[in-house]
Formats: sequence, C-alpha cells, structure tokens
Amino acid sequence: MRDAAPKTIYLKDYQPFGYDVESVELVFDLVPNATRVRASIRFVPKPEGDRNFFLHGEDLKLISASIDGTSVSPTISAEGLTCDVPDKPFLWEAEVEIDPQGNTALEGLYMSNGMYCTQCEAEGFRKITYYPDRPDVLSIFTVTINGPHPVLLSNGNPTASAHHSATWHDPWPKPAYLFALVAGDLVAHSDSFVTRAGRHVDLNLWVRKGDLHKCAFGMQALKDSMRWDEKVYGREYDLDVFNIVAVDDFNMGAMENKGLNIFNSSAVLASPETATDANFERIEAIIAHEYFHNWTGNRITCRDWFQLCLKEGLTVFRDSQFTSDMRSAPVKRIGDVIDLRARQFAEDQGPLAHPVRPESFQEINNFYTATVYEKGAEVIAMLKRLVGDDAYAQALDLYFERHDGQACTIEDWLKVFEDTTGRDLTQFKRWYSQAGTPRLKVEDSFENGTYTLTFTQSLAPSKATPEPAPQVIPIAVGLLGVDGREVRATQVLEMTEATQSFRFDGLDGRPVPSILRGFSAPVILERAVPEGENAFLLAHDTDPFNRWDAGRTLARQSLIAMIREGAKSDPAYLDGIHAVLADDTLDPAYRALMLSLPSQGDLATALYDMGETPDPDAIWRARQNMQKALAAHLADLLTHVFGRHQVHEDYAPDAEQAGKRALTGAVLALKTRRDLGAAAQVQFNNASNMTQKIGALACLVRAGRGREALASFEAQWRDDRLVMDKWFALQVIEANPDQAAGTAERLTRHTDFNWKNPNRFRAVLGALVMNHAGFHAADGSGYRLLADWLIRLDPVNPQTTARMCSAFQTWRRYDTRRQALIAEALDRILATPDLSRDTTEMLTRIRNA
Ligand code: B3K
Ligand code: ZN
Repeated sequence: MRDAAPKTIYLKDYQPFGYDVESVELVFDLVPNATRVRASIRFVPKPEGDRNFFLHGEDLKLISASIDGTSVSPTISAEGLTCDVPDKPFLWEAEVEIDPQGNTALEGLYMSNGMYCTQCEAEGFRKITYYPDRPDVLSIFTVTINGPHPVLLSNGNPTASAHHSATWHDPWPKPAYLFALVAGDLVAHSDSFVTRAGRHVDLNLWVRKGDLHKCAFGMQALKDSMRWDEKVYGREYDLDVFNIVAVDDFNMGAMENKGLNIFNSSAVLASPETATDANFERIEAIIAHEYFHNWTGNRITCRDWFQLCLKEGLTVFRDSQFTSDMRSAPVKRIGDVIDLRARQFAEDQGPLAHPVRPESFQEINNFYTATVYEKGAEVIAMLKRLVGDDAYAQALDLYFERHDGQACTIEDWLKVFEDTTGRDLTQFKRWYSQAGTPRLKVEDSFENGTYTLTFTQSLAPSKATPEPAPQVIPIAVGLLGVDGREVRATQVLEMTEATQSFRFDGLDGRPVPSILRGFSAPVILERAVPEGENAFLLAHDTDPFNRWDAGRTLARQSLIAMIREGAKSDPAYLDGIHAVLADDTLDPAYRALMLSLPSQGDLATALYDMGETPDPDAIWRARQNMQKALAAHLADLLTHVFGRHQVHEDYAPDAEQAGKRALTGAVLALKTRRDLGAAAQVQFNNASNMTQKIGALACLVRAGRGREALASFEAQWRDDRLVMDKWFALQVIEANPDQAAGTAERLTRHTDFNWKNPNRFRAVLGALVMNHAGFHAADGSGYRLLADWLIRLDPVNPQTTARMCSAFQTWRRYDTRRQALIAEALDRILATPDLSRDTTEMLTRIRNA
C-alpha cells in the first residue's frame, strides 16, 4: 500500500515507548524478490510504561509471529501491528518476507547493481521487520546473513562465518535507524588503525572490482578523521572493524550506520583522472562527518526526530573544524558561508522556513535541511564563541561522559553547557526554536575618542515564529585605522537586547569597523556603509572572511545596479579585485574565491530581500557583463597569473595544489571571454586530471565551442558513471538560458540516462535547477520539464522527488507570469493520483505560501 492520509506529528506529543528491548536477533535469507527476515526480540515492560504494544512495519508480508513460542495473530495496519502481550518480559519472534529487488525507493533493504544494501534512517527499518522503529529504543543486535554472496556485512564485529553465511554482533546498544546490511560481490581496499588506547581496528573500503583504484584517498581520509577525533575531542573508535561500502544507487551522500557506513559512490570514490579537487575535498569531509557520527549520533543519539540537529548540527560543526584543520580555515569558512547564504537563507525566506529544531512534521525525511544541518552547525559555532574554547571542550567532555548510551534532547545538550559554565542559556535556546534569519542593523558614531556601535536586531514574524523575541548574537568586531592597521583586535560583543550599544574608548581618530568577523552569527547585516569603505576593507581588512565579504558586497551592489538600470560595472570593485589578484602574498585559493561572483540565485535572493521582483534574464545578463568587464580589467594579469600558478608536480588533491588549480581555473574562465576558448582547448587536450579537464570543458561549452570536446569526453568516459554524471550536468548547467530546458530534455533521451539512479536524475534535472535563468525561462519550459519528471519519479522514489521539490520553494519571488506557470506545475504534480506523503507535504507547504 502507498501512503495513508498525511498525519502531523508534534514534538509536544512525545511519549516514551513502554518497553525496553533487551536484545535483537535477526536472520536474513537473501532472495532478490522474496527475502525472509526472522526476528527474535526480547521485550521487557518498563515499570511505569505505557502498555500499548505497537510495532512499526510497512510493506511487510507477515509469515508467522509468536510470543514465548506460542503463535499469535496480531492486528495489522499499513503502518504496523498491535498485539496482546504478557505483562512480563517476553520473546517476540516473527518472520516476514520482503522484496528488495522491487524496492526502488532505496529505503529499507534494497538492491543496487546486484548487491543488497540498506538505508534505515530515518524510518526505513520498519520496511525490514516489525519493530519499535524510533531513535529512543536502543538495543543490542546480532545479525546472521545467509546468501550466496562473497561478502556479507552488518554492524559491529564479525563473530562467525561459514559458506554463504556470516554472523555479526554489535555490542553497542543502538536505535534501529543505525542498522545496516550489505551483501555482494565486492572487493576491499584494506588498511588498519591503532587507537590511542591500543585497539587494533581493521579498516575496509568495499567496492566493485573495477573501482579499487579509487579508494586510497577515502581510506586516508578515514584514518585522518580517526586520529583527529582522538586528538581534538578525545573520542576513540570502539569496534574491531570499520567498514565502508560504496553504492551507486543512494538517495543522499552517506550514512553513519554503526561500524558499517554506506556511501553514495560519488561521496567516496576518487582518482585524479576521474574526480575534481572539489570532489576530493567533499569526500574527505563526508568520510569525516560519518565517522564523527560514531560519537555524535551513535553513542549519543536523538530521543526523537525533532532533535535531529543534536546529531547533525554538531557533526557538521565537527567536520567543518576538521576541514579547517586539514586545509585552509578562511577558505573553508568562506565556502561554508556561501553555501549557508545560498541554501539556508533561501529556506528561511520562503514557505519551507522552520526552526533548527522543528516542532512538527509529516515526513521526517523532508527535514534533513540546510536549516537543521548548516544553521544547526552555526548555532554550535556561536555557542563555542560565547563560552570560549576551553569551556566548550569541558562541556563536550561532560556531554560524552553524562550521556553515553543515551537518546538525548537539545535540553540535555544545553544543560552540559549551563553546568560547566554557570551560564543561563534560556535566551540562547531561541536559536533552536525561532525560524528565520535575524537582521542586524548597525549605526555608529564617533565623539571625543569614543567610537560607539549601536545594533538593532529584528526577526520577521512568520507562521513558524509569530512572535519573535531577541536572540543572543555574538558579534565579532575589529577596528581599523585609516592607514589600514588594526587599532582594536577582534573582540566578541555579546548582544542580548533588541537594541544595544557598545563603546570603544581611547581612539585617536574615527576607525573603520570590521563587523561580524568570520561571520560570527548567521544574520543579515544591514548598514549604510560610507562611500569607499567596502573598497577599503577589501584592500585592508585583517580578517580574511570580512575582506572577502567586502569584495562580495561590492560585487553584489554593482551587479544589482547593472540589473536595475543597466549601469556599468563599479570601477572600485574592479580595481579592488585587480589588486587582490596581483597580490602574490595571498593564498591562491583565497584569490580564486575573490574572483567568483555572487550566483544568480544569490542575486535573486538579494533583490527579493529588498522588496523587488528578480528578473532571471536580467540577472543572467548582468553577470555575463560583469565577467566580461572583469576579463577586460584584469587582462594585463591573466596570462601571468595563469602561468605562474600552474602545478608542475604530480597531482595531489591537497589544499595547496587545489588552490592553484582553483585560481588558474577561475583565470581560464576569464581568459576564455577574450580568446574564445583557445587556452581552454589547450588545457582540455593536455589535462591529465579531472579538475583541469572538466574546467576546460566548461569554458569551451560556455564559449559555444564544446561540441567536439564533449564528444571526445563521452567516448573516453562512457563506462564511468561518476564521470558521466559530470558530463550530463555540465551541459545543462552551462547551457544558455534559452537552451537549458531543451538540453536537459535531450539528455533525458540519452541511452545512459538511467532516471531511477538518483545521481543521474540529479545530474540532469538537478542541474537544470542550478541553471537559474534556464530553469526560470519565461516560457515555463524549465518548470514543465521538472514537473514531468517529478511526476514520473515520485512513485519510484519519493524521497529524491520530495527533495527536488525545493526547487520551487522560491516561487513567490518571481513575476506574476512566472508564478502562474509554477503554480500550474505544482498543481499538476499535486493532482497526481497516489502522490507520496513526502512529495505531498513538500508541495503543500510550498503551494500555500
Ligand atoms: N544521517 C544521514 C542522513 C539520513 C537522511 C535520511 N533521509 C547522513 C548524515 O547526515 O550523515
Ligand atoms: Zn550527518
């Protein structure tokens, strides 16, 4: 049966389960369309617990059920079963049959290219057997897998293996969402790790035979993550083996199942020839993220799904610390803020806005959002900034000590900070409960050597937060003298009131403020900046984030003037960027970021934020013109910078080399505007790594000279799915707006367009959404194409469909004609019979904006 009528679940209704689950034994007999699962589960009634015995279960065929050996006949519904049970400890045994082969939703136990794998978070375990499938029910699992596959894996440590059979035991109590099973014809790239306490851990990265050459980097990233977590958080690994499996069909990046992480192959497999520097960096971060979950998520898990940010916000924060340590901290910070502003601020601005800890949902899978993850991480960064590094470390130690083995809440999390610091975090907690991006207005004055900054915070009332109250905002501020030298080092101001002033005494002259350094809080800064001040900060700010942000503000303001009134590009911006590009003391990666322009989506957000209706075509044209202006203005530097920063050593995916390639790549894009692709063609022909190959290909396609290169690339990489995903995506992203939907449509007819594979679906349809002006083509072709495909995908894979619906979340920004076209697309999808709960919830929220 498909989904029942949508039901809303509320945080305030939380009730604990009435039984403890002492142990779980599972036996799987793997058969593609008729797998049998036998479960033996020991339930112990809690002394005061609710006696209503309900087990989740979906799409299961119950073969038999018994309690303490006596067969029973439970009452079964589409969501699970109820049964009369004794008022004492008992053994529940059930056998069910499931159909992994027919499971295209990629949730529960499913098949991907002949291998079995699982995805249980958030609520997939109920598609494997009847169980209290909720994160606050923890138990010890023993799993036996019977199947004809050479490799049979589950969580924990291997305890027995025989011909076509393997048993695994996980000694750590865990919720069902962390259960995993893999069976297939796989080979391992193996290594080992010795923990600080001397535990020897076998490490394996399991892949298909042909992918063995793409494993070394992921393995190194795993070992780096293990060492880092010991060093920085004092967290050690706790099993004898850590397995990672790469899977081609996967709805997201990866999953932190205990001792058996399952990864989308795009998030773990890499070689210099097939993966870009950006891919390598992402892989390193995702491996770290999933590994770090072993403590923040697995050893300490969530009481209910409303607490998702407890594990996700913290783990994103931890992985960003890791990347900052492994690579360049300022570059990582700037990248994170670009991403936050693009995705999370947009979410806050539209109908999907919700607090970091939501209070209700219909389908929890729809809440794995930028707000929960990225804003959730920002909230932790703020907390650390407020209490200081030492107190943060103490609070974390207490968190691990106090809550190991528990399923916790945000209240538990904040309490450890209150207990270690003596602070009252009542007001701080509003970051978890209030939706929306606070605005921070700044005014300043200078008198008799005293400089005063006055801040006013505001948060627009919304459906989710009708009566917002002031939040605690850490504002990192430094002051610069007119000569560009710092006259006051960075200081964190703690704002708690709606309006608040801070004074800086004993200054010789009026300083230039550098406010919100390092983006110390996820807010929108509003300040009437005096003429020339951003150019000054772009030239002099000692805070690398704010220096970059000053450049970005200049770029945005100039682009907005170009969009509004066809103005010329701002010479102050062009000169500032010229100076930055010429400055060889600056990190190439940082200079590459300086050369990047705000995206089309960012500009649409900015315009909408100022009460205007963004015109996607005008935005696209303005960016084109700005790139031409930059290319002309920087012309004297381009060839020199391009030559000087070429990497001559063997390829390494480290930050230093990647930074050089990022810079030469950005310069190549500008050069292409002048030489019509001559340099790009040379780079394309000679490149021996994917970063330069695909970078050059993008330039050629943009210049309208990509036909041959695309064909040769396809011929070379036809058999590599991950590389072909790039080939598909690039053509759609780089298409001229009037050809984007047409290009995407043509590619959906390509023989290799396997639309049931989420990576490939996203490579074409997701790429269309990334082509802002193309997706928003005035004739509605982009909207129609996406709607057609979402309608087709929904019955097959609701999760990926629902996720892609967020493409429409900004629809109220645009003109009435476009809004009408989008409404038509939304209504057409909503009218589809049997639309999934996932997609229905997303589209209803969006449509009712
Ligand atoms: N915890 C998983 C995400 C699960 C998503 C379920 N729809 C990956 C991660 O955040 O590490
Ligand atoms: Zn996570």
